[in-house]
Amino acid sequence: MGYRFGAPPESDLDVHPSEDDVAFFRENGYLVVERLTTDEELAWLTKVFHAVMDEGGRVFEPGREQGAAGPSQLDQSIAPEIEYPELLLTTYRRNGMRFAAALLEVPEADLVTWAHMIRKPARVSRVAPWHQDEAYWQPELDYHAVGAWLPLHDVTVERGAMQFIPGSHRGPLLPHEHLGDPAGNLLVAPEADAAKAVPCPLLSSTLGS
Ligand SMILES: O=C(O)CCC(=O)C(=O)O
Repeated sequence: MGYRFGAPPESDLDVHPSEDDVAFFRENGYLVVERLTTDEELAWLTKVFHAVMDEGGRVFEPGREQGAAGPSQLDQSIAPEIEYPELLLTTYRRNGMRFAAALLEVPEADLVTWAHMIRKPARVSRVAPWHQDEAYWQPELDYHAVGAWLPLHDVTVERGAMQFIPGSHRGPLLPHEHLGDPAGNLLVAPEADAAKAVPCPLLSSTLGS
């Protein structure tokens, strides 16, 4: 199979979760992992990301009102690996799968994955509202899932770092409602207690290399 971007840069970076990582995840429902891939692969991923966002036909903007004018504010692509299967060969995915298997306590061979890219423009734009991913899931399926969120540049809180409410994964699924046009399928949980949120900025100056 021909890959438009070729294979990702080779790397033998192998990252393993510690017992403390697994215990922290079980307690809190999230985990900050300092490094799952190399700087070279981040640069490669950035090129693929721009191709997906700028040229791809598989990009949508959740929550957008029908007929709304102006530039898109929260572009997303689900499963860009359909168009760019080289994304399945990354060090990020290899290490992410190892973490996911350990955190979910399932054999790695049992995991299925899909990618999800999000572009948050560098201007005042829509933030992803408070939600539980379970609200998006199909109720007839029994999910056991974890997401691995990888920024392509340093993220401060202002630049869209992820924030989590520790322990909320052990509570119930909160009521969710649509934000904007229901056809846009953007959900918000008004009862989420954002005062308890822990922001997780990721800055290369403080990360292991
Ligand atoms: O990147 C974000 O702001 C939100 C990501 C997210 O919540 C998700 O993918 O479920």
